[in-house]
Amino acid sequence: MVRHQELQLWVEEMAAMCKPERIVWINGSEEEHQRLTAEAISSGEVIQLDSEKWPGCLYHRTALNDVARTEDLTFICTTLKDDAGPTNNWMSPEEGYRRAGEIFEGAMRGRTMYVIPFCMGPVGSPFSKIGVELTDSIYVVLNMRIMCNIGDEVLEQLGAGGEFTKCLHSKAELDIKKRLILHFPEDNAIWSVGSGYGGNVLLGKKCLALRIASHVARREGWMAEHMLIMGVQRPDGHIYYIAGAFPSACGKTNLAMLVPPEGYRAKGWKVFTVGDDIAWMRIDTDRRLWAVNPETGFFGVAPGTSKNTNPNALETIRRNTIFTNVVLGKGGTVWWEGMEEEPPAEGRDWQGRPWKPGLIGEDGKPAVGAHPNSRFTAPFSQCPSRSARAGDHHGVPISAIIFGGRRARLTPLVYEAQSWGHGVYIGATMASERTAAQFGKQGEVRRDPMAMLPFCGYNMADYFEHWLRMGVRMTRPPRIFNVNWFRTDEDGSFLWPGFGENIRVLDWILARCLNEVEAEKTAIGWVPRKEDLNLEGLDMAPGAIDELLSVNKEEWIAEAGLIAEHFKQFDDRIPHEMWAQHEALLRRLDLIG
Ligand code: OXD
Ligand code: MN
Repeated sequence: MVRHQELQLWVEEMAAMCKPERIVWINGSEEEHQRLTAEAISSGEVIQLDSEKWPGCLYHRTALNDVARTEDLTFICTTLKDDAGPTNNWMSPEEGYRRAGEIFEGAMRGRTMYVIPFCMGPVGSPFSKIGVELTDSIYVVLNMRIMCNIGDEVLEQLGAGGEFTKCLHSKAELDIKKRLILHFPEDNAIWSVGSGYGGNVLLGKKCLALRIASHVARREGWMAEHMLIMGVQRPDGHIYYIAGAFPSACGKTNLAMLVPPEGYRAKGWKVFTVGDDIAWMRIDTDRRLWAVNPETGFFGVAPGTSKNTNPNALETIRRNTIFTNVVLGKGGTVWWEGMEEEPPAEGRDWQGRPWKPGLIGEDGKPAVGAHPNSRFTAPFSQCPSRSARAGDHHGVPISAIIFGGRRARLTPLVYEAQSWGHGVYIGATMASERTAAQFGKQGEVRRDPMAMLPFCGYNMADYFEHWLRMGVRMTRPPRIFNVNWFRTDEDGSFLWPGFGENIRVLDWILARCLNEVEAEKTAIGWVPRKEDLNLEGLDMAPGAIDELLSVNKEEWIAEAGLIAEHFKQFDDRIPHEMWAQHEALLRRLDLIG
């Protein structure tokens, strides 16, 4: 019996519905980890990798129809539809509980129900949030152990009457027609059924730390954001912290773990990783914004991760990592496209089919071995660039916020907002081309405000209002910037080298924060003067930098029309300030007087 009566009763009630054969409370010990790993290996749920090449690593495949977050099956269940807003799928709480309840009914028959007490943020910190996830997936338990603090220490912290998010998950039949990811912010509850994919089932992450937390944060006056957090050390030894919002699979992990190029390193520049996906930010007693990463692991996209693109990630995932949907080499190795390491001579692809290098698929093209959204789950503690302050319960003070997306045209390499309100407008109108992290048509441009479109647990118009209010409460709000690493030339080749070279843009951003450089005033904000960007040692095509920094008026006029459409979906609920910022842009584009 646990001390917390409400928790005990809820577990009993959920068990009565799901009918598991047994209930196992997760204590978080190493002995338990070993036992569960052995069990998962013997049941075939995971495969143990070569213990010399990949010590402590496991391999897992999801069902074929279950490889990314399913946003069309993700709902915010609030009493009033308007509270979920036009960008979320909505269901009433009654309907949500009824429809999911029918799928949960008896779904755990013959299975174990694991009870995972978990804590997002350091255990014991008043800023952390506790959840309890009930799941019939041992894969979920093994992943949660990496992604957050779990077990007895969390139960201890919860005590006899502490508040917790009730998280219920069952794989059920892994049938897409019986899959629902439901959030009940009014009840502090999450029900996820019919999936085994990380983003849908590691309920502490997207579901709690973003959708539920964003709702709570608005009420409590803080922010839960889809942001990386990084520290950038300048040659004088000072470290400045930056938070960055980018849509899924746009390189947040790479930026958070950036390794500066040799020239920068020699001068003393260094990057420290605080987080790669989620930032919880609050105003501290100094009236500045401070950020915490509530996670203890990385759930990163594998394809494209290599010693050139992200050496720190490659180092992080060499041991104690769970790989999902990558290529499994014969003898227990892993590989993915863009790994830039010798592929296995033979193995199996993410679907379990025989695969070898050079294999040609039915479409006549090289057969892809790893799913484009295949993942690694790895402990934060193994990251060579981890910040020593990552576990501090107050977090780190944020000097700059960066928004960014994947835009082949339009958006310059970097520009700065004129004010906090203008920055909120830039975030609220962000757009990006769709990537493999979401189910749907790839490459299509979609508007993704603050990269929170799939993660904001309430009406986005209210979310913009909340951002504006936060700005007013700070004496020194972070400066806001927008970056675009993905601009291409006529032939579709990237104009900017990206990856480690992005430090050059961060260099300019910090120089702006410290009022060290002037900038060019344009219709969309402050753009760098060419001479203020350090391009030393870069081999760029002639004219590329001018193209990267150019603001094309015609294209922005077209964009302004699309922004107006985007805002109209929020009706009167959108803060007046957003329209005022829009009008100011139109004025600067000479569209109105
Ligand atoms: C993620 C995502 O997994 O955003 O971080 O999809
Ligand atoms: Mn993410």
